[in-house]
Amino acid sequence: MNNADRLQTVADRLRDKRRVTVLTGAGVSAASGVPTFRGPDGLWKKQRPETLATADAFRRDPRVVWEWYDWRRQVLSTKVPNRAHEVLAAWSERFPNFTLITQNVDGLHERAGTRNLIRFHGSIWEVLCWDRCANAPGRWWDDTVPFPQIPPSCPHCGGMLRPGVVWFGEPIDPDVIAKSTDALDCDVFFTVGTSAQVFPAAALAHEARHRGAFTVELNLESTPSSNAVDLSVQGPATDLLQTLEELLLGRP
Ligand code: BV8
Repeated sequence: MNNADRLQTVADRLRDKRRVTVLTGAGVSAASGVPTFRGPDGLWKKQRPETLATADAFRRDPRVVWEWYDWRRQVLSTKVPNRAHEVLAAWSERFPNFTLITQNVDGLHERAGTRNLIRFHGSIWEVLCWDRCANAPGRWWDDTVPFPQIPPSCPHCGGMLRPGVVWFGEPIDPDVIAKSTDALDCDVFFTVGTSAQVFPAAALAHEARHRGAFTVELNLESTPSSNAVDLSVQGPATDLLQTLEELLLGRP
């Protein structure tokens, strides 16, 4: 089956459905110029995850970790949502029961106006007090770019702030897990632009299929999920989602 037939099959499955859930990864933001993690020019090619994206790394050297996040925030502040974000935002308005679970921390789904978004790994635009001081809220939005001081200080206690993301070895927020699990009871589940290597996010497609969803992977290359979903379509997320949107809207 070629891509055109595969996408026609997906569109036929999607049409008139009510419950649609989408999991996204860094590949959805690639067309916006946001570096992915494991691609040829990926972020993890230059650094090792355990040296930057763990609480131990932060404990050891908060300055190095914050320099990486402050640099990523500066890069992201110049990027805008792409057509993949826009189509998914349109679907979030159109399908009666739509959930978008994103592993991305870049804030681009939010800026595209996506409804019912679940941030599985938190947000690079949120911060929290490293000491969880009593006067500070759990977490809050801070889009200062660049931070005048690295590491940035907690305005409530003068201690250090940490990025509002989930690091390796840290648990996913239980409320996020609960909402994401509920969303797996759906008619169609998409996994888009993710290498399906980070857990527990990578297990969501398998669980959705187990619960009876028609599962679809849209990705530039095959992944460990490719043989576990009902239909895998390879190509750029912007092109595949644009074609699906045209098929759904009945445009030639
Ligand atoms: C936890 C921080 C437990 C934020 C990130 C089994 C079960 C549970 C845990 C584990 C397990 N096995 C191993 C673990 C541990 C670990 C893990 O999964 N390790 C992996 C590496 C094996 N998981 C954890 O530690 C998680 N925590 O389980 O805690 C626990 C329980 C109780 C108490 C204590 C602990 C936490 C995981 C979160 C880690 N944080 N980042 C940040 O700085 O960004 S992960 C990081 O990878 C990013 O957040 C990103 O979201 C995530 C996934 O990457 P992708 O989005 O998939 O990006 P990638 O570059 O890999 O792939 C891009 C894809 O797009 C490619 O396939 C490419 O082909 C494609 N593409 C490129 N361009 C395009 C495209 N596709 C379409 N169009 C294009 N144009």
